[in-house]
Amino acid sequence: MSDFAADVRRGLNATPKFLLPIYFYDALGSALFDAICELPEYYVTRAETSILTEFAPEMVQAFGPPIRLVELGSGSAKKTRLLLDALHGDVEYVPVDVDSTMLAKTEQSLKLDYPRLRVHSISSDFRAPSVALKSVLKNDVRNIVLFLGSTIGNLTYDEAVSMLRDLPGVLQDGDALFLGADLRKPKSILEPAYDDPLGVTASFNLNLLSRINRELGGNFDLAKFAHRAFYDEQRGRVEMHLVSREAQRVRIEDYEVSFAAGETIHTENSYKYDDATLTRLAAESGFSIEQKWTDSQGLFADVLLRVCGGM
Ligand code: AVJ
Repeated sequence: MSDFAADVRRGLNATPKFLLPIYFYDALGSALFDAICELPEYYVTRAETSILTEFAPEMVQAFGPPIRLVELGSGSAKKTRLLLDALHGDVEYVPVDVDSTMLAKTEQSLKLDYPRLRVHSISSDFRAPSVALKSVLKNDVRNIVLFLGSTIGNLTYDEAVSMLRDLPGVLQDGDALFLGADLRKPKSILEPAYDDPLGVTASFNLNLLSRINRELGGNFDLAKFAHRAFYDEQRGRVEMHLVSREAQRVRIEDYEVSFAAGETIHTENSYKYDDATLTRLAAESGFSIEQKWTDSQGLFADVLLRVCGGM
């Protein structure tokens, strides 16, 4: 059984039901995510892009040469280009992504635009980054591990600590982690960012059910599920759910799942950080914050983390 099949079976048989956000990113899901990034309400990508645009030269200076950029969850690598520009494309780039279609497209277009760039794509999830990265993090050059775009936000605080903690063991002296985190802000900004009037985020969320239909022979009727997103201020996270509009049974492969009217599948958490939590996350993961950059509106932060005790 594929990981996808096994994780779907486990999630839909759990109480409450859940699906893992890594499975949003099939070819259509990645395209829908890129569309989300164009939405006026989804400030996340624009905020980080403005930080990178303004500070890329300073960031690259702080990384220190010579380097290999290793990117967890590279996607279309649009924002990474801002760092590559500041490095004049003369660097080794190792994108790691769960979507192999996206990975191939990204590699091809980067090679066209940056002739001197050496690209080595890795098609993998990065729940245990040391496993995906062991063979690439050689100590011939300085490695900078990029984890941009608030991808870390999909993990609970404890999950984030255990994922990041996995890194210092495979990093060498001088290596660093460059992390992008979305910051806490009012509900009135957060909720429309995850529930846009055009319905792109709803489509992104519902695509998870279409993907189950396509790849696992499910028979979800998408019209019978609704997108819901809300900010839980206490936990500092946006939750996304798919709500069953009525009592129903759905078949997937050889099993059936029943839904009560109003029952939800929890499909994503998107954690929002503040300074104190970010500092604690770094420390508990074996890092310290060397430098921090934010946008003029204080929406988003990019931080450079060094292994504690390292240089
Ligand atoms: C890719 C995890 C950063 O949480 O903002 C966007 C995914 N979900 N809209 C986020 C997402 C709904 C996004 N990350």
